[in-house]
Amino acid sequence: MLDGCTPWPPELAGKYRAEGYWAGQPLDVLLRDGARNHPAKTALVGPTGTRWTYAELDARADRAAAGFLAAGIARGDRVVVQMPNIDDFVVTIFALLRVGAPPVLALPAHRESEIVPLCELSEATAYVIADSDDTFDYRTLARTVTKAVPGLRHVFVSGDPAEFTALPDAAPVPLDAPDPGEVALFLLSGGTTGTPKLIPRTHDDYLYNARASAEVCGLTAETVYLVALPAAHNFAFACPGILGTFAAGGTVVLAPNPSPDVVFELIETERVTVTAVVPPLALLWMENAEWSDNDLSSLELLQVGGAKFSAEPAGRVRETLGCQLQQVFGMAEGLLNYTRLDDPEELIVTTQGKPLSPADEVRVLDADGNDATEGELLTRGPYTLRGYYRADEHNKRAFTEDGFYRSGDLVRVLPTGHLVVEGRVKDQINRGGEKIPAEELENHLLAHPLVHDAAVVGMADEVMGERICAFLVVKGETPALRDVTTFLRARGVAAYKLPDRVEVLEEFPLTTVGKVSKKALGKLLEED
Ligand code: J2J
Repeated sequence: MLDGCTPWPPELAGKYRAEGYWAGQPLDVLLRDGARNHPAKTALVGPTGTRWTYAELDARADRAAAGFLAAGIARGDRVVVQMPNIDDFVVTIFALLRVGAPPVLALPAHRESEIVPLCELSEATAYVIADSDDTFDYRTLARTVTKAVPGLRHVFVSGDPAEFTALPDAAPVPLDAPDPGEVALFLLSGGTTGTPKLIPRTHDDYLYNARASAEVCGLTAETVYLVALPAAHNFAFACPGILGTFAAGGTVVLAPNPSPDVVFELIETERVTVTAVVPPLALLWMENAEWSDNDLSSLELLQVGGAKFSAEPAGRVRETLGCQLQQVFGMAEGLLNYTRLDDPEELIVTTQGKPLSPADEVRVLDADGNDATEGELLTRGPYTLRGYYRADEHNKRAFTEDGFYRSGDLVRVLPTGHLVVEGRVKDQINRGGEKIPAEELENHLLAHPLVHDAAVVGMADEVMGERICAFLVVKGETPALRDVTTFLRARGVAAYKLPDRVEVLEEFPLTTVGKVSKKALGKLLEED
């Protein structure tokens, strides 16, 4: 594996191969096979009405791959990709897979404070963007990023490139197949620390992730999957998402944004059968479905995950949207838990599913480190990372000696093997499925001239699950919430990480070992 990655130990790798979890194929076979087996089938419907067959998409990916090679992108190079839900995103990813230059999947909401460290950590040689979306011109961001990261040699742009380079397109050239054990792409971790963490996913592991997910979710050639979440998110990309739909020979429809009017229209016109959302979106769709004139009857399955979906709304999905619910408790690090389509309704409504694979090993440890039915979830398996990229020190804490990943999630295991997420021990806020590493946000807050000390905690919220409260110890004057958010935006912090509330304290409550007690801070919010 690429230098800086932690491979699976040979005995486990051998087992995963021997038992067929790892197929020994490059990830792009999903598209190659589709183009060979059903070339005329629609693979991708873009947000501007483009409709590409498997053969067309395959040919476009080949041309873009040849173009990237001609532009000097080589096997092993890392390429940060930040694109909204557009057809060129899919072309770009498959092109880079074919070149063997792992894409690093950034989210459209990311800004300078996320993209610069990502480019640095991955030592990216290129950055691929779209010119703009409804709200933002990514070329302005590219200008800042290229100034800050001298190693970045290329910026490729879908749409109007301005002073940068248009997405490449060249006559196809023969390409060497990548090693299936090699890194195919990098996903971003939700994170808990001050610096971003990259998750290497290999061809073998991610191909299994997509195929097994497609199977467990019952996808077929009749499936029409709507990408409502950002396409670059693991959930929408491969669980089963875009890749799983290709594995089944179905059709992927890209929604430019997840608002009910846009999405409901697409469900009706494209006869969408499956889609995936985070809980706040599920709530919004359920509320709006009542008033909608659109015909949503094609929808068979709504996947909900990314944050806990409470049993009460979960129990109303069928009556409001007329489809089955599937709860998904997943992580970009690997392990995916799905409620099964034939599970009793009670389990679908009240649990977050059970592990996807028979080869997923799950341990639950109590606070003393003993095996228990309730406690922290640890896991290893054929599609769960063994180490973050170039993060030796952090890896010592995040993994056990025998390679189990410490998820930081608190779960309860039922006798059926289903998991109920009960909370977490990691220092992260989950704002409606979007993850905010506490330390990262605190570091940004500490840079404010009026802030002496900062601690961020999640505050319970009916719609979002949690929102962000920033506790501050100030130097003299108290900054207003507006001042704080304006300051953070000016630093290039993604909008979803902005505090929803600021509270000033004289000093922070401490734990017995002298650390800031987030528990005590949380209690202050509850008493409010
Ligand atoms: C509670 N917490 C959950 C759930 C994730 C599918 C679905 C989600 C993600 C994802 C994903 C949860 N209930 N149902 O990658 O493929 C929290 C946990 C977990 C963290 C992972 C997928 N589903 N979570 O959310 O990498 O804390 O992946 O460890 O963004 O989200 O976040 P992320």
